[in-house]
Amino acid sequence: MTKMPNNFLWGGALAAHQFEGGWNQAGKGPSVVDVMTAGANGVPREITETVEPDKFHPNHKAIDFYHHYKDDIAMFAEMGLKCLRTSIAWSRIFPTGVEEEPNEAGLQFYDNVFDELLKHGIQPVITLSHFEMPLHLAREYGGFRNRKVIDFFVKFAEVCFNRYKDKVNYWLTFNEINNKMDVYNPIFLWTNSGVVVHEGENPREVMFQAGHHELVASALAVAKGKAINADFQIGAMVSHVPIYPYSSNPEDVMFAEAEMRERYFFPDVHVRGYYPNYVLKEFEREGYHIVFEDGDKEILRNGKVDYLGFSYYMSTTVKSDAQEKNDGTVVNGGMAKSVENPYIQSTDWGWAIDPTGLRYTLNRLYDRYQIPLFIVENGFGAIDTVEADGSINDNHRIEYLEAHMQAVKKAVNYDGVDVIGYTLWGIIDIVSFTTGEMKKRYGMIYVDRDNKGNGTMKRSKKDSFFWYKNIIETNGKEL
Ligand code: BGP
Repeated sequence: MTKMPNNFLWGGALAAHQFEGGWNQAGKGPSVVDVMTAGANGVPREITETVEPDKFHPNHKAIDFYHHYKDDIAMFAEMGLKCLRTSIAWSRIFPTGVEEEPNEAGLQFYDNVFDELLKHGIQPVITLSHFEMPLHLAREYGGFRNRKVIDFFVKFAEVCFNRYKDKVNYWLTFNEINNKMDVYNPIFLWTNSGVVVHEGENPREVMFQAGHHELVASALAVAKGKAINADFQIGAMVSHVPIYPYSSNPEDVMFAEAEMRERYFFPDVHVRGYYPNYVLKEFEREGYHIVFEDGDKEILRNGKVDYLGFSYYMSTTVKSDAQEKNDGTVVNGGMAKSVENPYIQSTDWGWAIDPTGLRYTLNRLYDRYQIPLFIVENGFGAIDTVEADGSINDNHRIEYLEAHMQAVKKAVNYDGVDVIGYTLWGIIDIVSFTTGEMKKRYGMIYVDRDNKGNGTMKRSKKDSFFWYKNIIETNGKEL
């Protein structure tokens, strides 16, 4: 039976704001996500003006990793993780984003976490910006719509690269930089870029301008990082949802292809170092005025990423003559003209379960870019039940993961795709990003905490904990 390649990075993935808690500890400033309330039963999360004490902001305490990190990391080690992907909360290091000097207590916290991981042989894989921009930059500068924010980000990146150069080798610049292409859902532009679209503005034009600044910021950070440690592997991170045509009708095929460009635009620039023609044509056609500065082309060319990280949860299917959904309603990934795929089941949150779509994605991305790929998010969000004896039987999660990991194995061992690793999203239960709830759980470790923030915070192992431990120990031989 075949295994995965030696050194394959089996791991778990998290984001600071969704699990750390300690939102105002040791000098940390509020971030864009700290002013978001929890949604409930389909009601979207609200972005409040500032932190409002009478409202529940679920990320403030999250699962309080801030005070449990030693015990949590010991559990990750017991599972055998080779790496842990997490982020450095930007506002822990620069509380408002504009300080001259970084916050030493914030830096020290990550030293403690990384040392603890390394002590257990777990390699940190670090995202620099996972929806954690200091609130001040969003409120006072308009986030990445303002070019000045590039400098603040690059300074933050440089501080992190210098401080952790001997502890971290794999970096990612912006988490899911492309999810803001869904401009009708305001939480994406807000969390990705610190941007609010005003009355009378064209949201897509605003999105492209902010996106341009982020692409420049990412490229500058890559170049800085490489100058600090030439061995760093610095990647981009995109959300990838493959889009299938509903039928063999050439109109459906062409429509699906055009929608795929919504997924490809950001990685095209990150990997190739220049803008693709289809976007330049759109700017011309739609009359978008996107400000590029002299030198931007060169910056993008000199800041190409080493690898492409991506999240994969689902596929979507489109039909060229379906009724357009551009009102913020999420149907299978929020794509315009999405329809049900008759061959695919969905999760309780309507996310299509499609393991073959992951193999398809790996092949398409590798054919397009020819650089190593890293699956930095994949997982199954579900409601878990604690049995009377304390056990948590999450067989659905195991089935989902097994099928997806088998797809990765085929892509690697049969198709020859170069895959660095696989980090399971939400290895321990955390606050869900889109809903702000705790009931949508991904973890292999259960955390006793509910949607309102009640619970003991006790950690318990789910059945999947033991299953994944065995997969890692045998390096995927049994998949
Ligand atoms: C991605 C984000 C994560 C995350 C995950 C699952 O978009 O990078 O931060 O949480 O999706 O989404 P959710 O938590 O809404 O189920």
